[in-house]
Amino acid sequence: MKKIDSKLIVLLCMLCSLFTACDREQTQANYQIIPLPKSIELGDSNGFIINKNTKISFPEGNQELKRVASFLAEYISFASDLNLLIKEGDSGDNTIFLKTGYNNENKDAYLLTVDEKNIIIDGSTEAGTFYGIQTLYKSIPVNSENKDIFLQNVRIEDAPRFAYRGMHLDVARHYFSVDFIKKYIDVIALHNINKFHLHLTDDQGWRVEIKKYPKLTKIGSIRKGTLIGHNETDKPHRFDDIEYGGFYTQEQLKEIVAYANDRFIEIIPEIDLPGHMLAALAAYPEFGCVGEGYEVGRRWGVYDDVLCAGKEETYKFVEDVLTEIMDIFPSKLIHIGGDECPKVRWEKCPKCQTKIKELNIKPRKGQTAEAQLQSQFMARIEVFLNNHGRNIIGWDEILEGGATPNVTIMSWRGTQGGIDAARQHHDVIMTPYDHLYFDYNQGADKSKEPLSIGGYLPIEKVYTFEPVPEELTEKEKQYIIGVQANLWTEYFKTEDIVEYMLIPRIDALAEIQWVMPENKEDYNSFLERLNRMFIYYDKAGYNYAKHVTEKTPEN
Ligand code: TNX
Repeated sequence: MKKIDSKLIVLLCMLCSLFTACDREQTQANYQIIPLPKSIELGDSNGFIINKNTKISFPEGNQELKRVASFLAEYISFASDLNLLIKEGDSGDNTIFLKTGYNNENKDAYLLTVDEKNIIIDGSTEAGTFYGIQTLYKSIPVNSENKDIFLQNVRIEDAPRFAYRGMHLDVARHYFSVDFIKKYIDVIALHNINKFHLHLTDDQGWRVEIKKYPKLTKIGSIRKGTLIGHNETDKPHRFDDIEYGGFYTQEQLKEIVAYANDRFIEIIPEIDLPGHMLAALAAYPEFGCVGEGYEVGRRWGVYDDVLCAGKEETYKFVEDVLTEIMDIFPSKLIHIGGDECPKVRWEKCPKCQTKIKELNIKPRKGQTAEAQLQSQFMARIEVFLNNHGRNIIGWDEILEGGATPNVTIMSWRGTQGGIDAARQHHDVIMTPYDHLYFDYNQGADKSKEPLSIGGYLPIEKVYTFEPVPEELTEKEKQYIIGVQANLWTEYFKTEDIVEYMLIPRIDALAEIQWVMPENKEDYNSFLERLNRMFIYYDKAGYNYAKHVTEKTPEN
């Protein structure tokens, strides 16, 4: 009896190990992902199995695709227990091939084909291949531990709708760590976003080291306290009196630029001027009209104190700052703000008034002399940047005093600024507050949301936004080059809350940036795909607003 028992056990063990060695359980890939690819043609029911012997291959000498291959391997090991080998050059069957031979004029396009022998991800450039691997890994169920992965034969052709797919973060009102910025970049990369707009300076804090002006960070990065509760103009402000500060060294910012670049993301830095400059004035009062009495802002909202447009020293200061900014950030586009710049100081400042005379500026219909002075200010900075091979972006206010032809306009006060700008043949990035301001609440029940600026922007409203206005002609529509959502952080003290405000609205953003209108699905189909992203977010440990898709009476 004993003998039989042990024989039986040995036999069972052999069977067991045989079973696990060649016939592991399988999960099945699902190509219905976010953002939805342009065309998904399923083949017959056969397919490719990713198992422990599958390799990832990149073309000889292509370091960028080598990196992309490592991202793919990293993801597969995050989703499963498979650690795939990366090989340079051809490596036969059972391989995921990364290539850049796809003939498509869109530089972000790719073709992904799956058959029994191989998976081929062929980009029109390395960026295209990168978006192809994103599609592959979002198709793989994230909970694939101890399983092989079956991918049905398919041909996926894909390319994005917009060349500029942006996400913004305000690191001025609150400071966030370098590690968090990298995490934020990971999330935006996952959504095929390729521009990261970093709002580096504002009234309440200057967060970028400028070597020529050390007081910008020594003094300008620190405020003596922060407003408690909401910014209400009719009630006295209360402050917490806790010193608040933080800034990034140039080395840290270069590290962030490289991290983003590895993920095919370009950082667009913003130095907001001539308004929103109180922190700089606290450090260097000589660049303001009054010249003294400035303090880094403790409350939110708009301040009357702005850079003095009458002093030559101010222009020199701005140019010096931008020279260092250009050294850190290689992007062609530099954002120089231009929003919310009150003119009360300029109206009374003898130097600004002299400048207006010198420039022979006369008030004209709908444009005060001071509004035109701001245009001249911006135009002068633009010439400086153009001479260094860069172009500028400005908020839509800069159209008011007349904007120079090469300026890209960010339309935030609704879409009208963007419409006007497109009609004047400016490139436009649509970022209207009512559809794309992620500092607004996601759920209708305020008591369940973190303290925010207010407003209500449910994910469905983001999803239904159409960035190209109907009233434009076909030619004018071409000027809408991109879409971006903005995350202002007046009310968000912690990284956790920022993450929560970002996810999952970023999924709806990715759809409107990437998917052609003719391929856009209804909201419920989007929600089905979103539910699969939630599984990813859970595994990655992100703090996100899951309840926004629940069908409760309040939303
Ligand atoms: C407007 S958008 C601003 C920001 C605020 C934001 C709050 C823009 C150009 N200016 O300074 O943080 O509203 O939603």
